Amino acid sequence: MTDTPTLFVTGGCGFIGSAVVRQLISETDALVVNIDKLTYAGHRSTVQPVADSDRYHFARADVADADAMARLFDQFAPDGVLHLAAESHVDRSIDGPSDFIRTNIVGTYTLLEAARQYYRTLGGPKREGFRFLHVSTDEVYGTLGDEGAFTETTPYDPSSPYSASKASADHLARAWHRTYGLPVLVTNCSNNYGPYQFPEKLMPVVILKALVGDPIPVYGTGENVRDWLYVDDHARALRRVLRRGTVGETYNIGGKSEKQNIAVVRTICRLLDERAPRDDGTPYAEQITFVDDRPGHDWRYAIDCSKIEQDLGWTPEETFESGVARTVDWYLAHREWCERVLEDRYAMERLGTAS
Ligand code: NAD
Ligand code: TDX
Repeated sequence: MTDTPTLFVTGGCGFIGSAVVRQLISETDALVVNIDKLTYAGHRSTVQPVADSDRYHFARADVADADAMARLFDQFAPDGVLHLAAESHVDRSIDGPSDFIRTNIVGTYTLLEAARQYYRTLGGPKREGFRFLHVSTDEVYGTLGDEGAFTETTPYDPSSPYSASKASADHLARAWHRTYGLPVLVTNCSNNYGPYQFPEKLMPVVILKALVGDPIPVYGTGENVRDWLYVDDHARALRRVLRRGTVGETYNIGGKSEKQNIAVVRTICRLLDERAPRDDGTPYAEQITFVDDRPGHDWRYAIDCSKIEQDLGWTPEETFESGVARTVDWYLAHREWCERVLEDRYAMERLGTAS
């Protein structure tokens, strides 16, 4: 790939995609084409810091729209694709799986096919350099007990409609490599956190519920474990895999930061106590409320990321402590952004009870 590649980022107005777009524009000379349908989870404000760059182009399109995808490949002749567009929230997949099947499975298939037709037309260095990076999740591996960690060879065993749809997409991506020779790479990453995460995921939910004085909902016993990775570390990992990864390989990406949910919630409450104390000075932790568990709630995720560390020299830079503090500060400074993205879309009610 050249030093000035044209790169497609699908889902570039979402949480992780926008971090990728912001990095690519500010830290490289790539021309970035952000392809996003702008669902409830996609907002152009997430890329506003780089949107004026003449190397940034936005295309509002659905990855499941074959004609639109073909036109974009034709128009921009990309050197690589970072495919992040997806329905991403487990609780929503429990309430309504259909968008997850459509976008995550059919959308990935449609994009792979458009990439394959385009790749067939390429020759020389452009063909040799072309890469398709499919971005996925550790949730495809299912749940762990108290010991062990997912490796790249852990069998797939997804629990939720979301993770099952991502597992399907991963299989399609690998099949397009093995069958058609499309230069595909797959990454499976743990829970991300950081700025611009839509306030339906754990960290922003805790911050915003705390600040308005509402109960802070903790599912089940709060002892479920997730491995937390700061979003900019994930974006750097994706850039590294795209540039240096071996075609056909899978790379697990994790934060080496396993925490019980209740510990995450208590950490955020403590940070808020310092930074935005309640009027009466009592601790935010008093708002913690244990609620019915998520159906099919995976107990524990942990990632063994030694392959990407050893083969590609990537390692997470942000510690959990510094990352959470930065995240809390960001949300405190961007309450208006939260109100704007939530408006008419989500009233922060409990989702995913399958009731
Ligand atoms: P997100 O929900 O914040 O953003 C998804 C983006 O995709 C939005 O901008 C949305 O408008 C867009 N989109 C949805 N359907 C589309 C369609 N049909 N066509 C075009 N655009 C569409 O998601 P995220 O948290 O940034 O996750 C990005 C990717 O990373 C997903 O593939 C997800 O499975 C994966 N992932 C997420 C995490 C995490 O912790 N958030 C961890 C591992 C992997
Ligand atoms: O209000 C809440 N209370 C609570 O206890 C919410 C929203 C979540 N939880 C729990 C459920 C999980 O154990 O916190 C943990 C994290 O929940 P989410 O933020 O919904 O993330 P998770 O279900 O772990 O999935 C995330 O990481 C993997 C992303 O949403 C996925 O897109 C990614 O693939």
